Amino acid sequence: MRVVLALGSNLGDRHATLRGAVDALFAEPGLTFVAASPVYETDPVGGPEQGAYLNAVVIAESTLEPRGLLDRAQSVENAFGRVRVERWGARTLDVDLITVGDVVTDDPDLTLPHPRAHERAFVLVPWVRADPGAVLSGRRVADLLAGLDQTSVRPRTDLTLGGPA
Ligand code: A4P
Ligand code: MG
Repeated sequence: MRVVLALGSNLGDRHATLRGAVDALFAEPGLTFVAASPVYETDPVGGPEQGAYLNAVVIAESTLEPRGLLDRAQSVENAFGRVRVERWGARTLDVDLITVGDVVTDDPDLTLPHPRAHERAFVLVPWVRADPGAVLSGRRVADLLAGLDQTSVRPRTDLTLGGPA
C-alpha cells in the first residue's frame, strides 16, 4: 500500500531530527522509501505559543497493517525524545499518518485519512511537491491548496531531507 507520512519538529536540532526520523522509519522491514518532499519552515498552527516548525512529507510503500505503521511512527517519535505534555504543544518530533492506501477509519487512536490534513498547508504543500498528482478523499491536493493561505509555509532550500542513508 502507498502511505503518506507527515513529519514535524519544533524543538532541538529540527533538521537533524527529521533526517534521523527518516533513517529510523525505514530501518526495519515493511516500509520502502518512495519520495520525500523539500523541507519547509512553517508557522505553528493551534496549541500554545511555540516556535516555528520544520515540516516535510515522506511517501512510502508499506506491507504493514495500519496499526503496525502507527506503532512504527510512534516508536520513532519516542526514540527522538518526544514527551507528550500538551496536545498540539511543542515537540522534538511528530510523525502523523496522512493516508494509508485507501483505508478509512474513525478510530480515535488511528483516524484515516488524518482528520486535519485537508486544511493544513504545512502538510499539503510538501505533499504535493513529493507527489504532484496526490489525491486526498477524492480531491486533488493541488485543488485543496488553492483555498488555503500558504504564506505560513516557506521552503528551506538550504535544507534537504531525501531518503534513508
Ligand atoms: N492518532 C489518530 N489518528 C492518527 C493519525 N492518522 N496519525 C492518534 C497519527 N496519530 C493519530 O497524537 C495524539 C493521538 O492521535 C495519538 O495517540 C494517535 O493514536 P500525538 O502525536 O500524541 O499528539 P499531537 O500530535 O499533539 O496531537 P495531534 O492531534 O496528532 O496533533 P496534530 O494534529 O498532529 O497537530 N503546526 C505546524 N506549523 N506544523 C506542525 O507539524 N503540528 C501540530 C500537531 C500542531 N501544529 C503544527 C504542527
Ligand atoms: Mg501527532
